Amino acid sequence: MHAPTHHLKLPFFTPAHQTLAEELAIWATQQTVDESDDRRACKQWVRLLGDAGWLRYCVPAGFGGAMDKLDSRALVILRETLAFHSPLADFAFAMQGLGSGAITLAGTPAQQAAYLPAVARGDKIAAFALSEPEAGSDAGAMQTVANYARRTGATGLNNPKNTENVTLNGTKTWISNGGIADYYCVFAKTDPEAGSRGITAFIVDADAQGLDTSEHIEVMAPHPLAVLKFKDCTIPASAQLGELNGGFKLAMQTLDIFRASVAGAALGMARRALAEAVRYAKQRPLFGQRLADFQLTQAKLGDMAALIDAAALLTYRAAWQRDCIGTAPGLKAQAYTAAAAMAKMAATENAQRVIDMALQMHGGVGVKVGTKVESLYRDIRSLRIYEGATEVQQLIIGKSVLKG
Ligand code: COS
Repeated sequence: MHAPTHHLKLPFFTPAHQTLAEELAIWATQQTVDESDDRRACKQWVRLLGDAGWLRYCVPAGFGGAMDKLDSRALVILRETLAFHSPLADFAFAMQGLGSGAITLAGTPAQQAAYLPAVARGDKIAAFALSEPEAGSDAGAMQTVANYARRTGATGLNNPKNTENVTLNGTKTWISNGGIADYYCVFAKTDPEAGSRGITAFIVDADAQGLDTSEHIEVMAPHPLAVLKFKDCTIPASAQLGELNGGFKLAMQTLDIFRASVAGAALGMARRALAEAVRYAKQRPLFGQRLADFQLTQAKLGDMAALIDAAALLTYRAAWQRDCIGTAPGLKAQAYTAAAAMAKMAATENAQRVIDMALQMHGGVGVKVGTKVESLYRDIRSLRIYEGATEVQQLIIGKSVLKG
């Protein structure tokens, strides 16, 4: 089934965005990946997406990327189109972006050169490690600590024994790509008394001593997910990402970019559910006519289409707004955070309703394992939770409303 692209005629998009979506929609229908083993499948999707050049949209042009800067509209379109075909393909794509976003925003030139081109080629699998068992929505409450230590016992400027190391201790959980990633962007307390102003980001390679990623978490829509345990995990001080104690803002800025793209993924899943519902309703005989001939069915399809369009407009507005800050008059950077939160909240919540309606329309077939609407029903659920649950988006929007 071919993902729809007619909505790309909206004024939010340029002809380049339309071409991107049309080419990707054709490419996606030509890929077949056995997704029975989520880890193997995810690695295969990264390989395919890298070889075809799609991952180049996850990094800026200076480091092997497709566009000068991370383009929110391209990210939204890519995720929407991939999620229409395969939520796991979308996941593989999205994590390359989220797991490298902080390096794009705050990495040193050496860090950017070491990681970003490899992410864009699909040679390195990326991950973002923020959440902890006691710090999900309240990300600032994290307990993982990072301690700096200067090694002694040797002299000479270039002697590696003199370099400052950082030791990490703690546990991260719900880490997407955990266990298959080549590196993790890890957020840890460097000044535990300072709350969210005492957090710093680090790039931790998967083979770092003292890092255990072996605990896989099984979820209702299988994808690579793990617990990360840091036990005296020592990394070089050069792995610090961004400013000392600037990690919380860096995490929020990274999430800001990708929240609108989560909305894109939800849109893709909702559009697929609507397409499945239409196809089924047109061929399913019932009481002497087709399911599609009932006004009850038409009313549901009307609701579904309106929910999708409402979410789409918020999503495309948020992406357009971020891309055009500084060029379109009157756009303010602060307003984008709330716009992205609205898009994420509306698109994921609406998609859940649309998919539920599509499943209901399928009757018993809808709950049969292996039916597309059945897997979409499981796939959509976590999008209302990850990268800021709906309740977190409500808080962000509410604070912004109060600030006026
Ligand atoms: N961009 C830049 N800075 C931001 C920001 C943003 N989007 N959001 C907050 N900040 C800054 C604030 O300006 C504030 O800075 P100062 O210390 O200089 O005043 C600081 O960060 C703390 O902000 P705030 O007080 O709003 O933080 P809270 O602890 O109240 O947390 C929420 C705010 C709930 C929004 C945040 O914890 C959050 O997003 N949680 C969800 C985390 C998440 O998405 N987890 C999933 C991980 S990936 S699956």
